[in-house]
Amino acid sequence: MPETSSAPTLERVPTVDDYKSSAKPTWCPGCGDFGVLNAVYNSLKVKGYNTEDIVVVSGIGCSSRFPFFVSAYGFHGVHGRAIPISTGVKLANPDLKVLVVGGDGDAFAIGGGHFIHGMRRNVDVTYVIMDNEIYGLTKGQTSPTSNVGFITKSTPKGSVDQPLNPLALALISGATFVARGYSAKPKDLAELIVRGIEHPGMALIDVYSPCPTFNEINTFKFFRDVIKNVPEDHDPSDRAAAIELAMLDNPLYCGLFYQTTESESFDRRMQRLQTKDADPRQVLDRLFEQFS
Ligand SMILES: Cc1ncc(C[n+]2csc(CCOP(=O)(O)OP(=O)(O)O)c2C)c(N)n1
Ligand code: SF4
Ligand SMILES: [Mg+2]
Repeated sequence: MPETSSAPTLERVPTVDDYKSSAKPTWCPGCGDFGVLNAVYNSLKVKGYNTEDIVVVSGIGCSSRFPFFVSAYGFHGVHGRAIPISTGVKLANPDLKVLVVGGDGDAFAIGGGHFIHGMRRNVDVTYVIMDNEIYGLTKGQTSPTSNVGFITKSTPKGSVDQPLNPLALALISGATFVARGYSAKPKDLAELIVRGIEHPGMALIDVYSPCPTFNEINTFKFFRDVIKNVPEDHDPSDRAAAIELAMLDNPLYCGLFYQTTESESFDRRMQRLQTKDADPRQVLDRLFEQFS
């Protein structure tokens, strides 16, 4: 799979420690986000990028503290704005490897509009969502992925809203790489993240990452019984089949649902257009054509 930029790699064999910062994660013991962090360290080790060529962008939430724990450039942004910030970073320097991280509230509530347009715009960044189906940082409110009947401080009689389906939403919005991971399977997740990084466009990986402190329903025990790998005969170029798999509640499939390399990434397109505009002869020719 061609990569859209060729960031130089470390000159020696990389280790996971190369990508760990000196800040220790402040998450609660047992938080699913630890598994996601490990998977990210391992995926960066596989790619072997120099830490100064990586940027980790997040919004606000427990999961959005992520940039502090990675030895790379980081941007802990504004709630729901990780996609626009990462778009700016990638357009400013397309050679950077940009990882976007955050929670389900950040991605689908306040950031819901950006999510849809991010998917169809297809900027070459990798978006890892730690989906715990709750707002963790603000101490446990219902999120857009919480199920009907979910009782929290914000819905004491149970949520009355249908949950949003992140993968199906991404697929109908024009996403070019759609996958689901599980934080208790960090090896599989690391492989998915590597594939996402190598995808020449926006790669969405929605990860079930339980919050044992505030979500007593979607626990590791709950997922153990329903998580399965995407069927081996699933064709990831078949978008309709991917939507069908994404809509299932049981099993909850993990793995690559959909990938296409047919649409050019936004940053590539912009680079191509800018190069064209930057040629003064062509600009002049076009002006003369306009006035002749
Ligand atoms: C503009 C704005 N609105 C609301 C908040 C309060 N707030 C902070 S984090 C958060 C939700 C976090 O949930 P999620 O994104 O799922 O992350 P998690 O903590 O679960 O990892 C909210 C509502 C805020 N910081 N900024
Ligand atoms: S509140 Fe939940 S999501 Fe936040 S750190 Fe604790 S376990 Fe993780
Ligand atoms: Mg959350």
